Amino acid sequence: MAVRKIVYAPAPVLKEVCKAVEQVDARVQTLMDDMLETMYAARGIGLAANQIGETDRVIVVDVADSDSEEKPAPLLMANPEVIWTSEELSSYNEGCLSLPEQYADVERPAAVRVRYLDRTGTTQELDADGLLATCIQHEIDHLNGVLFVDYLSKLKRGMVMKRLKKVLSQREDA
Ligand code: GNR
Ligand code: NI
Repeated sequence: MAVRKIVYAPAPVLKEVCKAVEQVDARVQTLMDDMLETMYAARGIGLAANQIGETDRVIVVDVADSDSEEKPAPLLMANPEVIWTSEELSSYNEGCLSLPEQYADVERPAAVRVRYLDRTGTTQELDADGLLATCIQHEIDHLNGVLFVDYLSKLKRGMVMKRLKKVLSQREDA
């Protein structure tokens, strides 16, 4: 496994619509493993393939609290699709590894059912609520070229992107 470099906004790859995985083969499994290692190294709770520059419809998620006794609970998903959403909405203060140090409240369905292929290529369905539901929707948005700031007004988005530019210019690795 390998920790890969995370791509920061406004990189064009973050606006791309990623391509469906045809088969969960060794290449896709390695991509999933690298994404999980990259996500843990960056202390994130989710990661989409285009955040490391790959355009396959693959996401990884783990919302278990690594600072407590909680055991890791990684989810590796190819071709994730939301097949049901609750009418109830919930708001979270979202962040994104591709927009470091930037946060904004985003309203989304409070619960979702998602269908996906797991690491063995088997179709799975999962019911999610709370932070897991938010995170899965945030990751699927990435695969469609959508960032959480796209839900903000043009004015607010402009302010976030300006602050981000400053943060990245002050980083060694940017
Ligand atoms: O680490 C992350 N935290 C987070 C917090 C609230 C809502 C969504 C997220 S996902 C984010 C990691 C990331 O950028 N995934 O694409
Ligand atoms: Ni993100």
